[in-house]
Amino acid sequence: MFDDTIAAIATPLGSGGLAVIRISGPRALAVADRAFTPVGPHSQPPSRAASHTIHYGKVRRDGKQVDEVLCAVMRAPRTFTREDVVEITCHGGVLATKTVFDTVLECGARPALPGEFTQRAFLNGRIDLAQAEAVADLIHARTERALTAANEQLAGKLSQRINQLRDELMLTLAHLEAHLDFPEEDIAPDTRAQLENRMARGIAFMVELLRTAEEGQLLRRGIRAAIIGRPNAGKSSLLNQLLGHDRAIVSPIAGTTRDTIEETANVRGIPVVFIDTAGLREARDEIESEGIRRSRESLARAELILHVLDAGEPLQGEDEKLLSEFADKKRIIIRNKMDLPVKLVFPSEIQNPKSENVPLVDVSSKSGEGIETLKDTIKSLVWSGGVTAEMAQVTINSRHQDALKRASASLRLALEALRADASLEFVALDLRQGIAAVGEIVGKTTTEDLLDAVFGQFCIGK
Ligand SMILES: Nc1nc2c(ncn2[C@@H]2O[C@H](COP(=O)(O)OP(=O)(O)OP(=O)(O)O)[C@@H](O)[C@H]2O)c(=O)[nH]1
Ligand SMILES: [Mg+2]
Repeated sequence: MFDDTIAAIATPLGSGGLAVIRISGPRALAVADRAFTPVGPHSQPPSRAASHTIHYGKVRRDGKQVDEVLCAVMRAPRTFTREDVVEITCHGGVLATKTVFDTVLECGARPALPGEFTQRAFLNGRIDLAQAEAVADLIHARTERALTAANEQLAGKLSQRINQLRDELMLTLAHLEAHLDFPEEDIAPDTRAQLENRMARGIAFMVELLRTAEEGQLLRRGIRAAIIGRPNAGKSSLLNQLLGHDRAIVSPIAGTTRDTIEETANVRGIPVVFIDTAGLREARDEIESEGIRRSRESLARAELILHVLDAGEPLQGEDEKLLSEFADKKRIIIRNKMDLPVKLVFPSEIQNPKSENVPLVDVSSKSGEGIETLKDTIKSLVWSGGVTAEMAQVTINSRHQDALKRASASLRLALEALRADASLEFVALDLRQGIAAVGEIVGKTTTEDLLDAVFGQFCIGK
């Protein structure tokens, strides 16, 4: 338990109807007593209020009223942090919120660090580390699918599996250690087989879990998809169709888009950042040349290329150059303006999808025809699937991935050593390392650096 009391503005700063100031710690009730004056016969000072009740009153500073508020009192241990928690709901203006917050600080709380409330919830044993990360995922979720995944993780779906795995490995280690105590006795063949089986099962389980990493990253980070093509191919029109609103300027003048435009859309549950770029060609002036430079820069960071071609015109040298330039990238070739008489003929390697395996989609960015097919194609291209039903509700993040990779490497070493009849000391050593790495995921094994890295990504007030 901690001996200081922290406070933060838990809502985004701006002009809103309401804002919430959150206080947690052993002196939360005392701090709130000083900041808050109950009004009316049913309101109580926080220290006298029953747990999980709300009270109407005023926040005063230097004898003057600062705001009219509601004060929610939640006593330990049935709170997010397992400490005494008070939440003051005040008016949402920047100045009102800031003044109430400052008053709370003057009354004895200190400003919370990013993620400090969640960190306390973790250190006080209310949630494990994977669940704490799920809180951040939940806040940052941009699609329903990502939200569901975050909720599953918060409910402990990943933690259960990790704990099960860790328990199995601990049991195996206990077995080994029992033998270490009697080095003169040989390990019985069927015991050995049992130990080998357990480790092999552990490795297989980790491989399954690791398969969910790609989906996890997709849901958390989304992907960047750059829309490219020569001027006037219809890139901006396509962007507008994909977003469902008129974001970019469209015109028959080649070279309309000069700056890169980025906007996120939900494509079949995946957050996709679409980047509309300046048509790639020899620049005619300084502005266009800067636009093209920026386009190239964001192209380098894009995970997916949407190459737009104008179906109403024959293939041109510029198109061919781009086709070969992005041959090594994950890409979709889009034949746009399919509402016009088709004059575009592809080089044979693209016409034959078997030889090149580049998905080809026909659309009209004018009528919207083909856009749904394009969305399906984007999804199937980035969402590899291959996750078993058993792992369906699990999506690990890159920290879990790293820990699991180290854990499975250690376990493989342990298994090899056991099979090679090496000293059981060595087997146990590798196994212990593997268990420690698995434990990092749920926070059974932690270091200060690890905690800083996890909670440093949070926003203040969470
Ligand atoms: N008929 C038809 N016209 C289209 C279609 N898509 C775009 N256009 C027209 O093509 C012209 C160029 O469209 P833009 O979306 O501005 O093309 P762009 O590739 O962004 O062009 P730059 O920004 O100049 O590189 C406009 O006049 C559009 O109305 C389509 O599917 N069918
Ligand atoms: Mg454009």
